[in-house]
Amino acid sequence: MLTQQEKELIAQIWEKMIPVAPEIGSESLLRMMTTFPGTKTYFSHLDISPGSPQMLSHGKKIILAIAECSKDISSMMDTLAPLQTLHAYKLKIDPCNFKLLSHCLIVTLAAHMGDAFDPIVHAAMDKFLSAFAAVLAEKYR
Ligand code: ZNH
Repeated sequence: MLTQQEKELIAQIWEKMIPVAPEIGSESLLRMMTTFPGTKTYFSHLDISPGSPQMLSHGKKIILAIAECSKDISSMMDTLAPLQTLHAYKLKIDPCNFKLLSHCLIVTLAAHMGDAFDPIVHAAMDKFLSAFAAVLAEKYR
């Protein structure tokens, strides 16, 4: 699991992403849908053209949910309970997709953070997003 230091680092980074949540979120979604086209099937009811209002607003929701969770990583199981249920039972998202989006979030963060996205940050973010994706996938078992 993440060390106390890593938890603080992760919380700081996501707090900085809140003001740019629509941009970061929509870029991550666009990367996911472009690189893994199968993921587009879940969004057939939305306008998924790059920079569309729906991409920006959905991207923002995702980033805000992650930022909220990053404030208290130890309580992730509780914070994410409503999203677990939504994704498993209502949206019926194949859980393998969480890893794909996590990967695209990492690439997007790296592109935006430049040198600040050093190996320490990379490793901590990978641990955090892997844990996050595992919790979201929990309800499927
Ligand atoms: Zn998801 C929705 C988050 C992943 C698909 N999402 C959603 C929301 C949120 C989220 C917050 C909103 C809710 C409400 O509104 O209430 N997600 C999230 C996160 C993640 C995710 C955080 C990770 C990281 N998802 C995902 C994936 C997919 C999805 C991977 C696929 C592929 N989601 C989805 C959908 C929806 C959602 C489809 C719905 C949309 C609309 O609008 O309709």
